Amino acid sequence: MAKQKEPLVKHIYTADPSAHVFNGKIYVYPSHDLEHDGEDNDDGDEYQMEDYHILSMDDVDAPCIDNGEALNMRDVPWVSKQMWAPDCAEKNGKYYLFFPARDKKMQFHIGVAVSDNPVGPFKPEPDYIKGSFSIDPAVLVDDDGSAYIYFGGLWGGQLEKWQTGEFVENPAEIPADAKALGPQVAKLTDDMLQFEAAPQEITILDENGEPIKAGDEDRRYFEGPWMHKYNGKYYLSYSTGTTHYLVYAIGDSPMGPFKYAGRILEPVIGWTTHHSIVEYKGKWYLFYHDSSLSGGVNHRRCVKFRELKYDENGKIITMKPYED
Ligand code: FUB
Repeated sequence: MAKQKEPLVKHIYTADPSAHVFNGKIYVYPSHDLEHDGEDNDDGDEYQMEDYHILSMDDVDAPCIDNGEALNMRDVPWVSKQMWAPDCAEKNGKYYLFFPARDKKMQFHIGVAVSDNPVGPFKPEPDYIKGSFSIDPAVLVDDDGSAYIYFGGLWGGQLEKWQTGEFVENPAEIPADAKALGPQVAKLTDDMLQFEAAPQEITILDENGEPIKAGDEDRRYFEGPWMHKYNGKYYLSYSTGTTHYLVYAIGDSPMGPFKYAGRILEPVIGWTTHHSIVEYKGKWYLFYHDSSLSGGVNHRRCVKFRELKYDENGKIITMKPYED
């Protein structure tokens, strides 16, 4: 087990791992953190990523391969900077890389790039997905072939700025006792390149069926959504940002609502926490990152993974990142 908590790769800094099993192999789609001395602030200016490298493993015990550059921002016409946390989905033998980045007006949107190979190279669409905004796309292709994209992140991720459906540079602060902002969900078109309909906000409910409040920072949504299915239920998991937990909520529909169900991972070294959950050969794994490889520098992170277990009621057993 100790081996699984080593960084997957050490020759580059990686973060925000979206793990998938394609054709029996594990593929990890991370951000590629760069070494620089940019300002560290609440707007995320320190996360200056420019490209993606896809990682792959033949099995959980096999070496992790860096398959080289799969997409660079210089090849994406609408992007100005900050290629943040991506995800990938497969449909009908094609692979779709979804990625957030800032456009020339410094607004985050979500783009898509296509390849015949899970490790790329990926060819980007000329413009971002119409109607997309904010960061951290995660895609679920459901059992019936319908695909759903989840996204959104507070602060640097600009989710607060899109509450009206238009970009508002300085929105009013959300009061602590008001409903927290949820992540967004949209069904994707059959060709995976656009939203089928305008995105909807997801509601996350507490144990009394009331929406989680903005001031409930241990449980409210911050960024990094992930969706997986377990025993027919939809598990929405995410980061609580300021309190640094990975938590989850369970629902009966991919569109929600979801009921808060507990904590997955206690805080890691570094400010951000971002993850994915994937089943491989009958076991479940949590992929996540921390800043241990750089000795704690927030924007020089490394991707790790460990086994995740459920109890008999389908609840995820909470993990401590530095204990077995
Ligand atoms: O990697 C840049 C940003 O940091 C991601 O988009 C967030 O989820 C956080 O991990």
